[in-house]
Amino acid sequence: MALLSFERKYRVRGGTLIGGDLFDFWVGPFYVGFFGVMVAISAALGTMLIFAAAAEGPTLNPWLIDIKPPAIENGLAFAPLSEGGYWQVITACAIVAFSSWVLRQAEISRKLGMSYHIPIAFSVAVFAYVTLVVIRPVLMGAWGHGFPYGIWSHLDWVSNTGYMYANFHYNPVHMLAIAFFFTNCLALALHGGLVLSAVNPSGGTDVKTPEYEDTYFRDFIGYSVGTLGIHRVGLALALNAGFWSAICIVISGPLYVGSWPEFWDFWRKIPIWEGGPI
Ligand code: 07D
Ligand code: 07D
Ligand code: U10
Repeated sequence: MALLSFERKYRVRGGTLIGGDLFDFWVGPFYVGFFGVMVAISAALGTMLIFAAAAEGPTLNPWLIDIKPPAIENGLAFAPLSEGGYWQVITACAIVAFSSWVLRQAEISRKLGMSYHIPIAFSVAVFAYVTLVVIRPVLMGAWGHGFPYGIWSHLDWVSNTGYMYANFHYNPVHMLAIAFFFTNCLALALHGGLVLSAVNPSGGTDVKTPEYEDTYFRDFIGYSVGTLGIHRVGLALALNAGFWSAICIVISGPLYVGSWPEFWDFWRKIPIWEGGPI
């Protein structure tokens, strides 16, 4: 069915989570809904507050804008706007916008009679963000532990925070998250490569069926996870990458202080080889 005739059939009212018929309409290609309005308001407000904070100086250069959280000494209190208050309100707007985006995805899934895989997936990204700017700062007792909003300054935060634990690469959960990110990339390259080689083969040859795709991997590595299975693998890899990222940073500070390389000292102290050559 062509996309336009499908849209005519599907673009009907109903299935909203909240708001009934009130915002149950489309603007151009975009579905609006109650949560679309929430996104529009909170994202617009958050963006305007970024500009308002940036307008206080010292620069409006988009690369150099740096909206800092309150100082650590401020603890978990509200701060004056120019001393981290902007960061606090922008964070609140971002959380409302991202959560509404999840719920808008869920509403679209409902309207189409589909499952909720996409909103579940995006909520893992939102969880990672909330971990960085709410959960970890609250556990550590100060909003000042959140990351600053700036293209370069947030990189400084990642680097500085990493070095506070001597060498962040020795964080075992960071290792796990990185292994998931790398595997995710490998899986997407294999999947994109396999599908294109089957359905877009070189000139003059026939498009191949899924049996060919299965057979390719049986010949190659002795096993095929299957054409549905690879999408499950992909989603699981991606969600684990984001989830373990959140865990690796939330344990750094609230659960583990000091240097991550020293964490591995337990290995030397295991009784069976303690005092041995290792
Ligand atoms: C391609 C989908 C499109 C999204 C894009 C991002 C903004 C920000 C804001 C001027 C894959 C749009 C950007 C709306 C403008 C202002 C105030 C997604 C795609 C194109 N980072 N990060 C980037 C964010 C964190 C890190 C780039 C956001 C953590 C490192 C972009 C968040 C840590 C590097 C960006 C966030 C961290 C980057 C490209 C939120 C650990 C880079 C992003 C809300 C996760 C890279 C200069 C991209 C870079 C980069 C945005 C959080 C680390 C500016 C919105 C604190 C090490 N980050 N980031 O392609 O080039 O994402 O930086 O949590 O090297 Mg970051
Ligand atoms: C938080 C983004 C959420 C985004 C949302 C959407 C908009 C709208 C609009 C486009 C989580 C935003 C949308 C704004 C845009 C339009 C229209 C994603 C988030 C909700 N590290 N490290 C990670 C690697 C080192 C350090 C994660 C690699 C050093 C710290 C990942 C290397 C030191 C933290 C990772 C490496 C260090 C991390 C990031 C290599 C520094 C974190 C991915 C090869 C000296 C962060 C939750 C992520 C984390 C994190 C990878 C090196 C420090 C696993 C590959 C050794 C302090 N690092 N790292 O989390 O866990 O995405 O955050 O060297 O805080 Mg690391
Ligand atoms: C996949 C797939 C698959 C496909 C696919 C895809 C995965 C097998 C069938 C999809 C994949 C791709 C297309 C590949 C490329 C994608 C990426 C690389 C991912 C990254 C994507 C991007 C970088 C693009 C991001 C773009 C976005 C998010 C669009 C931006 C949109 C907006 C800003 C509008 C958002 C809409 C909202 C908020 C709701 C509706 C609102 C409006 C239309 C605005 C107007 C608002 C109203 C009418 C409401 C009233 C508002 C008010 C009152 C507020 C006013 C307040 C003020 C203060 C002003 O597997 O199959 O193929 O294709």
